Amino acid sequence: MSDFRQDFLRFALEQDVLRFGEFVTKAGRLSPYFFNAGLFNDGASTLALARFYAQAIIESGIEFDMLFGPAYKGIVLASATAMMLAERGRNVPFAYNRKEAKDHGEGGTLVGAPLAGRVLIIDDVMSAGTSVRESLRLIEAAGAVPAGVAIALDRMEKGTGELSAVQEVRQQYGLPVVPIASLRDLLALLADDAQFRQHLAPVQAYRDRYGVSD
Ligand code: OMP
Repeated sequence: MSDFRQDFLRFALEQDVLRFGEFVTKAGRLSPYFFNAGLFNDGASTLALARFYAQAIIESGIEFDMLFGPAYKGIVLASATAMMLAERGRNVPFAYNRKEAKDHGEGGTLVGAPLAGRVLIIDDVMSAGTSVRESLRLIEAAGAVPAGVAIALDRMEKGTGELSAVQEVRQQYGLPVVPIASLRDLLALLADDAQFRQHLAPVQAYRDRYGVSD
């Protein structure tokens, strides 16, 4: 496992963003772990999170002209990542949407830079891929081109069929998906570290039941 993925998961554990226990996911599955990106809720942790996104994006070599953050969590993620990319010498515009269209003032659902060129979506977790599909629709409706999706965690779970949401986006739309870390990285960490090894069996069992192989 590349070091920064391991570092990212440890950081998420420290921040209590990544937790073990019993959680019901959006798809109604009883999961032994949950990643709540909303708990990166202060300046220092958001700065560190943005550094991980920027690193994963730069390392992937993905080509893009701007960022798009779907409401609500993606708004902070896209703006923080844009700041970090600028600090690393790559200044790109960013945009985000409102969940409800505004009928006065500037109007519409899009805020920020006009959606144009190759747009990289920044989101938190992909499970069934609902949020990503909505972003793709907005980008295409604006006449821009989706460049890919950067996420914090790929849970590597089956959607309605045999593929995970990440695999579906890769296959159906031909788009790269860049996770900072995936369930595979988490399992490696749990196997490596005596402090967390008690969680390995339940997480592995969950993967056997709902996961995809790669
Ligand atoms: P999709 O939009 O269907 O891909 O689901 C992503 C959403 O799942 C996230 O935006 C969260 O609401 C939720 N989620 C997490 O944030 N963390 C998890 O570990 C698991 C889920 C989930 O419910 O599957």
